[in-house]
Amino acid sequence: MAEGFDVDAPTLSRYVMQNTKDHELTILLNTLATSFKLIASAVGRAGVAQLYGLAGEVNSTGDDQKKLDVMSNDMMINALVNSGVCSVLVSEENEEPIFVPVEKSGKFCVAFDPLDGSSNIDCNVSVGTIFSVFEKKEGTVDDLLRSGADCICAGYCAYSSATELVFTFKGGSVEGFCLDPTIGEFVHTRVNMKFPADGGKRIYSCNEGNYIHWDQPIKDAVEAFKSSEKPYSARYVGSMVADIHRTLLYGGIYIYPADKKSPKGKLRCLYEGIPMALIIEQAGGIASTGLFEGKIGRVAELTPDAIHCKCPIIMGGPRDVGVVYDCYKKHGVET
Ligand code: P6P
Repeated sequence: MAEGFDVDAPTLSRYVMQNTKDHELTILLNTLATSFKLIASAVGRAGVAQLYGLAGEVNSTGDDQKKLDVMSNDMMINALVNSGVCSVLVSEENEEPIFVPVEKSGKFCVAFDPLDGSSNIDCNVSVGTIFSVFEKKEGTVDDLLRSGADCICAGYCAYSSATELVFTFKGGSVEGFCLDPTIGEFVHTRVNMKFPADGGKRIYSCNEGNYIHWDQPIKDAVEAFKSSEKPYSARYVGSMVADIHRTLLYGGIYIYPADKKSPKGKLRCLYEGIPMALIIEQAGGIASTGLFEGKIGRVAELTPDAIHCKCPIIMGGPRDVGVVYDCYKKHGVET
């Protein structure tokens, strides 16, 4: 390392080329990285370029679309459609799937939330992009209605004090890359990320505004964290990428359960639940649905029945997820 300069920068492109012989997958990751650079630039200049505020439309979730939602979505779609390696795209911002023209299509299907947490953008809170990648089968939307078992790559990009990409290949390690703005490249900064083996910091992360809607075991579990002899801190950003990134790095538990208000949970299965579940599990954590459709299962095993379907999520390590499971057991639920 020359003074402040790395003459052998471990870039994302180098990592991908060293870890896959699939050149189309390399093209896809570079395309995604370019999208994230564009989004990071727009998010970083939002205040100066008057990009705050509403775009005047509503998205598939029924959320008011922010100007940056529309821009980020356009950036992702244009880059992926023109990459030559995608066939079907699903975006949180689009009610219907996007089918790539046959002359530009390739073997991947990508689901993404281009700017997750964007309701926070106007007050400068961290936001992010979340994505999951599947191999094309028929070139129809069914190619994306598959469980995490068929997901070949998943990850997120956090736009915050740093722009940080965290992703994993199917069955692989979880790796982190920070954008170095001086060279415009994502550089490998976190190798083989692991969820803290002892559970990490005692942090519980949930929207307690939903407390009255929760089922009793979830209420009991959050009360257990509050009254623990070893005190827990409450941390909730309300931007999934920020909350999950902190949970992955520091430990603790993130809970967005199915409840009376959201019987299937609130978060989207295909481009929030499944990708985050693969990241957490492949880093050694647990990604549970909690009690959902009569049983307690893994988020990664859920098969979406529609591109915008929802799922509950309880993510953490054995120490804290075990507290939730003990509460379910006390209410006669098999865990
Ligand atoms: P609530 C943002 O809208 C989002 O999809 C996630 O980024 C975030 O974790 C969650 O919803 C916040 O939901 O109900 O707590 O506002």
